[in-house]
Amino acid sequence: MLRTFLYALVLFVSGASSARADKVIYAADHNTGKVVKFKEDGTPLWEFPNRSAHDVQVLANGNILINPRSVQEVSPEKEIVWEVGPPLVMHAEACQRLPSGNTMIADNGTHTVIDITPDKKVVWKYDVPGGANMRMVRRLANGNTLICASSSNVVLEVNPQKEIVWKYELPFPYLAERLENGDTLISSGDGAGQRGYFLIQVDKDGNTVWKYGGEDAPKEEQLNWPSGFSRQADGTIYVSECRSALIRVISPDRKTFQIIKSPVMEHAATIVVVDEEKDQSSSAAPKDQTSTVHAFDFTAEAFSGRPDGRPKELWGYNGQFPGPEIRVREGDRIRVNVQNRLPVATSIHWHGMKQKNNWQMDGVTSVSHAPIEPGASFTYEFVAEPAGTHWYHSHTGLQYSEGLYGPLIIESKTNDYDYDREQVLMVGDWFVEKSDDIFKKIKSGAYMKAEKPGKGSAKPDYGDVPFESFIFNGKGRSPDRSQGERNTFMVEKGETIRFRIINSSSTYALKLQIDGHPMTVIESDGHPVQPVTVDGITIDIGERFDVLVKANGSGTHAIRAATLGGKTGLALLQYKDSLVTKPAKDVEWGSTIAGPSLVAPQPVDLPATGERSVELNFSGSMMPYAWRINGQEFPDRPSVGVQEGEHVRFVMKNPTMMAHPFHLHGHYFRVLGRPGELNLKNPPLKDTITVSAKDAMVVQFDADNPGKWFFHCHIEWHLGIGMALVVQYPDL
Ligand SMILES: [Cu+2]
Repeated sequence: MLRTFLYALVLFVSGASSARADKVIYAADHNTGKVVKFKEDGTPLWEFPNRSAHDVQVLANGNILINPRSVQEVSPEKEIVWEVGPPLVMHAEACQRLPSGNTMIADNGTHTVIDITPDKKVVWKYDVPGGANMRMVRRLANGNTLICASSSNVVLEVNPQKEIVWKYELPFPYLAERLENGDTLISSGDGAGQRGYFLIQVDKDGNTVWKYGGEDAPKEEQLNWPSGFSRQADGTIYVSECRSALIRVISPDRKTFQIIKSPVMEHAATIVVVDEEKDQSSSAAPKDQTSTVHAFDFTAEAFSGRPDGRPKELWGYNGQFPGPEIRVREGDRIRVNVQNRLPVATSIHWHGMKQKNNWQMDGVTSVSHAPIEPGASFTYEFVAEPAGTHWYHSHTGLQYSEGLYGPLIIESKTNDYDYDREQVLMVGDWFVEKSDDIFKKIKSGAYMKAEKPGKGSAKPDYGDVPFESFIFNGKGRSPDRSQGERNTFMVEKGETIRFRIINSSSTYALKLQIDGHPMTVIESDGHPVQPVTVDGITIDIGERFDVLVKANGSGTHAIRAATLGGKTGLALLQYKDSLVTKPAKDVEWGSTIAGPSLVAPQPVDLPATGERSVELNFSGSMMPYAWRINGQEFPDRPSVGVQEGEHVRFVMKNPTMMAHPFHLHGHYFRVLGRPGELNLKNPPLKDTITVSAKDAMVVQFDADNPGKWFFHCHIEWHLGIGMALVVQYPDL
């Protein structure tokens, strides 16, 4: 053992510091109160003075997040670009910026852990049991929160419902990290005497997998107060021994170690170790050329809920409905590990993602990949593009309307619009019965008269299932209004809000308006449109509209959703200082705009020749229940073959009495409009468009993404019966 020690030391001293990439180290120093940055050989690179730096995180944008009692985001130029302190945060001891842009803070002044938005709204708050002081908080990929309740000598894992789902007791845990295999690595920062400090890896059941230091360890492996550590992808662990003012580098096989010292490090608490070439704050490369991987753990499972007040067994992700918001920057990579704990096979489609050369990650069961069987897992990985408002949902059977969906927000690299804050609004219909039971009823003819004006009427049919309720971000009132509550969105007078609106229905297109608040439509399906100010929008299933709303009123207003047949559901827009909690009644519906009427912001250069035209004729019947394209139903139908480089036109003719929202995977199409009245000048770019009853619609797309891609009606029941086809490139 002694020989190993000497060898390692020699290795380091001779400068041949192994085959690892060159690293830079950020350390929060308790003695000097500075955050310092230095090379592995100890050369100082950068420092930021403050009173009592304790935690440090290097952000994807190159800034540094630290907490000298308040929490500060500091640029490499040492500007404080964001800060939160008293009265919200009294004594921050640890902090973490999440991929969503929110920040987790462990506040030892109030003994709470909070999750706050960039505009400092607390979205989650946890009172630490016993008022324990903390040294660390980390939100895990599974949505739970890992907390070192240090003065209580315990590490806690707490779920979003604030239940403790895992704990491990040891003397004064300083830092804890959840490893990929589910184990937890913890530093014990207050051992009983000099031979008591240790670093330990424990499994889910609390069994010791590995231990370094502590009473039983040989002399050269004694740790002198291991406060922070930084684990590298190859398994190397950097441990800061704050009382020795050194960093110990433990090899991936954990058999040898090296020692790093720097003249600027006196008492390193938390450290971060990053590859030198990836250290953006010292790199000359433009910051937007680096892409970050954001990893998420999703568990698809059953749990109970009452979205519109009525109890129902939901199927959803991580016990949340709607599912967790995924919010990352354009060009970053998204990695989602899906564990299937449902009784049936599942999959997730990332609605709106281009999935360039990545069709196997598109999530349509048996088209993109094999179903994820019960008990199995699958990892999706894809580039977050294009920017905009998107969503994810199960694409297996009739599952998404059980609750298997959530928002997928890709933030633009360029700040394109002027607004103060954002609000995602997932609005959709809700039914209390299981989808499979609804589907059986539809097929049996039980809903022949559902939302249908009747034979001979000139009006279209609005839905195959009798309307029950609308839910806004998973919340609404029951059909008889006796249960559930309206979702209330608070606003401040003077602010401009970007609403990211997603229709997550199974059955109904809807009109949406915020009474007394005109909205300016700026994007649809992740692409800019020529801004248009209207009273409301008509949004079909799967479509997204981004609108800007100026809060320049007072009181409380209805956010009103209605089927095109006039059945309504409300949420509320309430001004912060308002004492009125009820909206005005009987407000008139104003002007609305729908997808086919949007136009692109600039003239479009459409290829005039070379397009392949494919005629798609819809038909349907209620008894037997059938919805068809060219008389055929998926999967018993041929694919539509396309060649890379072609400009493909789909001419959809819909003589039926229902509108059908059609969604194309892997491509965006130009919405040209009715045959004979084509808009070839400035057609908008979208991925979902409604084809109205007794109407027709032409779309055109560039065949630029080889793969097998679904094209289908997004009404759950129409898709379920086979109103779908596969767009297929050769040799796949
Ligand atoms: Cu349809």
